[in-house]
Amino acid sequence: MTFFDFGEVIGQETVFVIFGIPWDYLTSIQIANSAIAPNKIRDVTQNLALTTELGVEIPLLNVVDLGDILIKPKAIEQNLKNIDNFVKDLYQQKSDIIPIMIGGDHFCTYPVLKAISEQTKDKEGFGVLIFDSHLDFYDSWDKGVYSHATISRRTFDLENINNTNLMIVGTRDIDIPELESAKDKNITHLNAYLIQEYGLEEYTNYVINFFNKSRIYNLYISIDIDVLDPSVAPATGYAIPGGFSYREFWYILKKLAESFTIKAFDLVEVSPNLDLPNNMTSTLAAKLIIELISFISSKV
Ligand SMILES: [Mn+2]
Repeated sequence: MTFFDFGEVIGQETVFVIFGIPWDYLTSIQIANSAIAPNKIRDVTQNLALTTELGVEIPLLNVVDLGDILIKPKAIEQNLKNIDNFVKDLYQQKSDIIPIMIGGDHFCTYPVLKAISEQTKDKEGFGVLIFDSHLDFYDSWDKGVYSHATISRRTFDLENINNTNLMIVGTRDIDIPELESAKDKNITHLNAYLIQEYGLEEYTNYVINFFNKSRIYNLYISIDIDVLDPSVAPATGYAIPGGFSYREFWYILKKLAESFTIKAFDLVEVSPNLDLPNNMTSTLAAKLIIELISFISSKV
């Protein structure tokens, strides 16, 4: 079973390469089982129709799904190495592919983003946009420096990432120590409630302008599903009220794809065991992935 029955081998025409990281050992909430999300999200695509909202025929998109990376939950260093090798091998196979990772908890973003930022030739023009209800800016949490609650901080610590090319959007559940630390580092984060004050278009432009000001045109986008409101995405470990609607988020992604070259993206923190019997969160995740692919695809 693959995502929308796409093929499993990178070919001449391939643009988008989906893979799963079935790893949730570094979450700090035990009821969440995001490790099974990659397969669940593939599974629900079997029940979805084959056009996007804008009428693009999904089977015509140049996507492959390589399945999941082999993960041993507690073998952290080994997993990081395997993920790094996996991502770098993708570029060996075809240098202009757009990797798409399905997690897993949010820490899965780290090794993928690190590998991609190292592969990026134009380091000056590269930025990272994290959608999350949380800041995830703890230096250390739970099992240590590697945690789903430290992902923004570990991202900031990457060689080519700084406060001019990293932005966190949709925040609304921030703890005092991480807020102080983010302020100290001058990290830009855009709280979720401002979407009502600014309006959707101005809110979206705020994000676009942040990267434009820094002359960033290549983006890595990380989507923690908890950036959406729990009323539309209930199946996640920390369900925080006040998030984006599906339509708002769809619009934001559409505008971003129009404004930037999206080099890669990920979607993490879906916990299928916390979903409704109709799998609404996994379905929303699948929709977001295919819609964003089609937005990017209309440019490449
Ligand atoms: Mn997160």
